[in-house]
Amino acid sequence: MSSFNKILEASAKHPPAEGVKYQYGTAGFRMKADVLDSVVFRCGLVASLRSRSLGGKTIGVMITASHNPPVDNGVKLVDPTGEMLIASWEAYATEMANAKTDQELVELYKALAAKNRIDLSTPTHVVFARDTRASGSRLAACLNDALVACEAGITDYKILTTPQLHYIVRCINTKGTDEEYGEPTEKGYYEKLSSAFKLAMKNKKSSGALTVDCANGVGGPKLLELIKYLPPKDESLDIKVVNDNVHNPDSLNVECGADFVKTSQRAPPSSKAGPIDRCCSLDGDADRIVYYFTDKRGVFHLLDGDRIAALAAAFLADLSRQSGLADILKIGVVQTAYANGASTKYIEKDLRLAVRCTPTGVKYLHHEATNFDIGVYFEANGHGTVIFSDYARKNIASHEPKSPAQQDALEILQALTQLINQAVGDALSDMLLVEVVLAHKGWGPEEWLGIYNDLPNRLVRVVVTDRNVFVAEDAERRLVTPKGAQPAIDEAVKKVRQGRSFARASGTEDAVRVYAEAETRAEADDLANKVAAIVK
Ligand code: NG1
Ligand code: ZN
Repeated sequence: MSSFNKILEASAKHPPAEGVKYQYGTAGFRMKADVLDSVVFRCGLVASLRSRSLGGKTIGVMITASHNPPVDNGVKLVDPTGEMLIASWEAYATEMANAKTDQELVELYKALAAKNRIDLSTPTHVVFARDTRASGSRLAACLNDALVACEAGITDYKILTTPQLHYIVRCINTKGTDEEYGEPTEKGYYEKLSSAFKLAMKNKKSSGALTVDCANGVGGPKLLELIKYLPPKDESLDIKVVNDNVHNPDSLNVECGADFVKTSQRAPPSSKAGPIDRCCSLDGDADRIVYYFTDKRGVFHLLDGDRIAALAAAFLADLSRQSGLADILKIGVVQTAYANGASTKYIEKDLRLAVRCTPTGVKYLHHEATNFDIGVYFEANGHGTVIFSDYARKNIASHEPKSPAQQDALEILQALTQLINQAVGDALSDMLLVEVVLAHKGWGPEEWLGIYNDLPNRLVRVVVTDRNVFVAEDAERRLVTPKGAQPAIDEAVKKVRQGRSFARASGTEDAVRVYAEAETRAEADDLANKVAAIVK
């Protein structure tokens, strides 16, 4: 049977749901799991084409819906560097997902191959994994059917965190090159992180335990595994794992996890942490993390992605100075418009580092961060990482320290280039990074909170008739259309102290999001309501 006929036959077993329009969004396809079979199947075809278009490089497919409810699922593709799929191919994935018939699908498959001059006999390799959702194994089987039909090389990594799959894709594609990233196995991931963590800690011991809420998702079992590779808790870092129940998939992200904590601005109700206890929460696929604590008066404090970026940037700037590399390494921070204005001010004025703003979506932040030698990027919601340019990596690796103090700082910097996931934001790697910084500074969460005072802010979700009329510019900080909206927002902003506000169409939900910040809580709330009324 020809490979086209095999695809036709296999596709017939995975018909699309009727009347559903699919779109590859900021985080891939994401919706109710029961309408995703055909989409995941078709993503298999796209992944094999993408792999063949790059001469057989390995492509990843991750089945997850991150912080969404348990009934949802999703699928996203990973490019050979371990970064997210490039935008032009997102459009191909959307076209394939929306093909009405099996025949139309095969015609599209042929057309894409022709358009991109893909030789369909090129060997191909697709690796995939899933989070702990109940629908994951069914969807993985749909994906496998597609890969078999188009004669792809397949490796099923079963259950992994999203960043672990990105790590593996990067390892496979760099194996045997100068850029070799690590062993392409789950064990290789733990070994790389744990040995870098040991080197970066330099025998420092963290003060008090860290409680990690794993959102009852894949981060739980994976963190427990990672702990086995870390130094004994009484010598280094004591991690208490909570909300790691993956046997009841219905509990995933429910009243716990990074998104719950960030959105509701409180600890998971199940939390047993005491005053000043350092806590953090991962999201459902462990690519996002936020820290928090409750002070002695019982007031909850969030240490979000902006704080992680500020802490990491400050530490990296110190290390590059102390190691004698400050003159040659350009360090910068990339944020979105959702970053609290106080964090931007702290990074620019106190740390004297460059800050850039990009549209929402980590692929934009990641891309912008590549313009620095050390690019720190985080979304306020806790998704981000630090990337080192080739130039930075080479200089950090080969620099000759001129004193024991320089040597000390250099060794920590060298370890951080190994500890921090270079492919994508990674909650487990980010957590170890934060722990290294806090241990070296001798800080608890209060000192970290004290680096700046957040401006009171409010995020409002506004349901509109058609979000597509909301076209933004200037890294989504200003609306071009509807006409008249931006001048009205400017007027409202002028009336409050330290006011800043913007409205933009969500890339993941059918709504417009309004963000406002100001000197006081009352002014921030009032500004958010006024701007929401303008866009409604
Ligand atoms: P949208 O729905 O486009 O605002 C949300 C988050 C992003 C990002 C994406 C992908 C906010 C305000 N927006 O995007 O930061 O994480 O989801 O998951 O948190
Ligand atoms: Zn996630």
